[in-house]
Amino acid sequence: MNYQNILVETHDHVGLIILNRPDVLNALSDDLMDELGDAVDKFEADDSIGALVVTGNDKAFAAGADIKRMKDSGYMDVYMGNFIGRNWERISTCRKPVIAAVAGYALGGGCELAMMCDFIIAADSAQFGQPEIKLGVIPGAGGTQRLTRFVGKSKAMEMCLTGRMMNADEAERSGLVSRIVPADDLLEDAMKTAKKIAALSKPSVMMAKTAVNRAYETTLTEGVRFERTIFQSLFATDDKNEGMTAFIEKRKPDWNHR
Ligand code: DAK
Repeated sequence: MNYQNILVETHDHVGLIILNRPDVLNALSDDLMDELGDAVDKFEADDSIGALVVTGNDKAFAAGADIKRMKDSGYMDVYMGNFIGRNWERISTCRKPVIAAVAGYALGGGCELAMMCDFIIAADSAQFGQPEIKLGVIPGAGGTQRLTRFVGKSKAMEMCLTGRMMNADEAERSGLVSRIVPADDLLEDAMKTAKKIAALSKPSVMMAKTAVNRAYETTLTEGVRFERTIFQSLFATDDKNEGMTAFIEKRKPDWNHR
């Protein structure tokens, strides 16, 4: 696929996807989401890639779904065309870790896209919001659900009902983002973090991701049982033996990802 709306790079086992519609603050079009899905497919299939970073530019991660393209759509257009449902969730099903590096606006579908990633590193300029209510609609790509799980009912409700934005400080305090870094350091920091993950044993990284995600989908008892089973299964891997032997021999592990 020839990308018109994203840029894709590879750095030291990390796949970098840059949303690239700067004239419209990276508004998320169907084409962009198709390209993003394609890039995720390729990075996921590439054995040399251990983690992904998704980012935008200084002004916007993404200011939401493309309002100009949605404006003339009617119910049957979006229902029969499976608008957004068709290609929006791909990033949330990626088996490799995905970091969102967010500077500037992450609004509507942009905030939802960031929340579909495994964690968000925010620039001090980041602003998060679900302003769909001001357009006469509501979030449609998980905003009412994921935001509520991240920041709790009161803040999520206020944001979804008023469209109020949350700045980086509030987002960190509320648990929406893992860390805040100066805007100038955002990409470097996110890439460094992704490279750190990509240098680890892939099976344990993928299973850790699966286990943490399970916390959102089941009861504590079930989640702890699931974690134990996964933990025990890692004792069947070469990398568990290598990791523990390397620690005792005071050297770096040489993973074979098996
Ligand atoms: N769509 C299209 N164009 C956009 C855009 C958007 N979401 N956001 C900004 N732009 C365009 C502006 O129209 C402007 O274009 P020109 O006028 O230059 O042609 C350009 O980007 C620069 O924007 P501004 O001039 O407005 O820049 P400012 O700095 O003054 O303001 C802003 C920045 C982010 C506060 C403002 O642009 C803004 O309020 N943007 C809209 C934010 C918004 O409402 N986002 C939510 C969109 S609705 C679904 C799943 C998901 C969704 C829907 C359905 N299903 C599963 C069914 C998602 C919906 C949404 O995200």
